[in-house]
Amino acid sequence: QESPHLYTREEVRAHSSPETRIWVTLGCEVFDVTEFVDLHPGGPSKLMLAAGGPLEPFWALYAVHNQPHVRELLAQYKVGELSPEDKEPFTLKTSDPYSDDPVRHPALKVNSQRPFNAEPPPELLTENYITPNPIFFTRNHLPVPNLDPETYRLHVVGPPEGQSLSLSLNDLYQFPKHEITVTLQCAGNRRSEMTRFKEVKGLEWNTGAISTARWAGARLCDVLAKAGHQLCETEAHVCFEGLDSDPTGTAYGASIPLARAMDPEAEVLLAYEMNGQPLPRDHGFPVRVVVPGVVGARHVKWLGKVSVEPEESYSHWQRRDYKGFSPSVDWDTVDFDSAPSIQELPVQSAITEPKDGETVQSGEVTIKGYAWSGGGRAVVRVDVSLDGGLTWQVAELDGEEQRPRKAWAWRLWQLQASVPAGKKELNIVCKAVDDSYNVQPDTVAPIWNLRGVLSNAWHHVHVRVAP
Ligand code: HEM
Ligand code: MTE
Ligand code: MO
Repeated sequence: QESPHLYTREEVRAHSSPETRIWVTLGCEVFDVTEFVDLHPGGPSKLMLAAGGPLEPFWALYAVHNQPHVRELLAQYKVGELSPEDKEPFTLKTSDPYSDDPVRHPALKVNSQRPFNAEPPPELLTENYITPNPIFFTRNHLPVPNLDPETYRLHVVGPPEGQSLSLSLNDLYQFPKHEITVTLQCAGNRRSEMTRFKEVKGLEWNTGAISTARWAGARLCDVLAKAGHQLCETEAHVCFEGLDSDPTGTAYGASIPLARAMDPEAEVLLAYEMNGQPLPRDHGFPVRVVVPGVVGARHVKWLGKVSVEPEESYSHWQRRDYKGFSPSVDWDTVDFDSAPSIQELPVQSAITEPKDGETVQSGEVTIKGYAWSGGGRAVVRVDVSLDGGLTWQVAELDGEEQRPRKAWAWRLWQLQASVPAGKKELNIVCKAVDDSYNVQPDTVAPIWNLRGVLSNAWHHVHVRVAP
């Protein structure tokens, strides 16, 4: 047994750039992570914040690292240990950045506490067409900012010939108030099914990273017009910045094409109300973007700044995440610049009742779920099978009838089916069809991707039948 190489904290500190190689410490162990920097799912710039020093203060911010597979990954890069005089474990003396996060509803299934990520359990998710605010799924990348509505200002950058605006909440209330029902879905919804097929990097969402609310606010096109923006010929993007920021001061950010932002029919909102209430803190108080039909990541919360740019947002979440790749692409070969950012989402559906592993009564079974498609495409049909997809029945669509090309909200659906006599088990499947006749793929394999996004294969639930 060889004794490990011993290094002082000072020697570790000298390894903080690609030229000198990049070292970090965790506990008393020293790692050379140079080769991993560009592969880091949270982005190279974040990892570089810890270069030459301890990971603890940063990992305290991102509990996603408290998993065995992250520890195993790091272990591969071990080069030695801290020398005895430096072995004193690093303790974080600064205050907890999450101590000011709001109190959450106990029904939520928490995927990560810091930052807070949680989904309602399936049996509550489709209990109401409009998801009650306290159980609306939450996807945060950072601590929740605590903003004062009195001093809050939204900065809207105007064009050279226009004017920049600094809007108070009261200023926003002066624009015509627009209210619409919109379903918001995270690109990572149902990721856990992809993971089960083959490992991916990301939060383990089940079927609940989707919810529906009545949103009210000013239309983005009205606010942009006030600043003097027009829909010009050139390709342009509207960039949004949140007021939640990481230790470098980098804010959450994303963008959408200007054409969508300026289209009154696209109904993009700067929302200040959710189900008749001021936005809850977790959902962006006091103002968030709502982009109907588009992936959740673009619905920027705690909105601080809006600007029109020739290029997409340079944010990590626009350029280095929320993109889809071929199943053949892995973390060694991925080129994020080669794929477009996800905007409109594909057709989706899932079963919320019964639950996987449940025992149902013989005779009749009630099957419930949701179905939704991106880009304003309406769900026209949901097919349900009790035998793994051999035979199908058409479910009844409930919930609000959707407007053509503006089907921003989901349909709930249900089917009363008789359980074939003698069946001991059922493999219940659902799949939805939208008004472009887009369908869901039957299996995960052909749509598997390293980040586990766009997981919309047929949803299966296996149940036993009571004798
Ligand atoms: C995600 C490893 C340093 C911020 C991840 C994941 C791994 C990883 C494996 C994906 C985990 C999963 O989703 O299952 C590492 C290693 C590091 C390191 C080995 C050091 C050598 C850092 C630092 C920061 C950071 C210093 C912040 C300052 C993040 C963030 C994510 C992440 C924000 C989540 C991305 C997302 O899912 O949205 N990291 N990390 N990491 N990491 Fe790190
Ligand atoms: N906006 C900010 N400022 N910070 C964030 O972390 N997360 C995004 C988006 N907007 C995020 C954000 C993602 S990935 C999703 S899916 C939605 O917010 C989730 O919105 P919700 O938490 O209200 O459900
Ligand atoms: Mo998301």
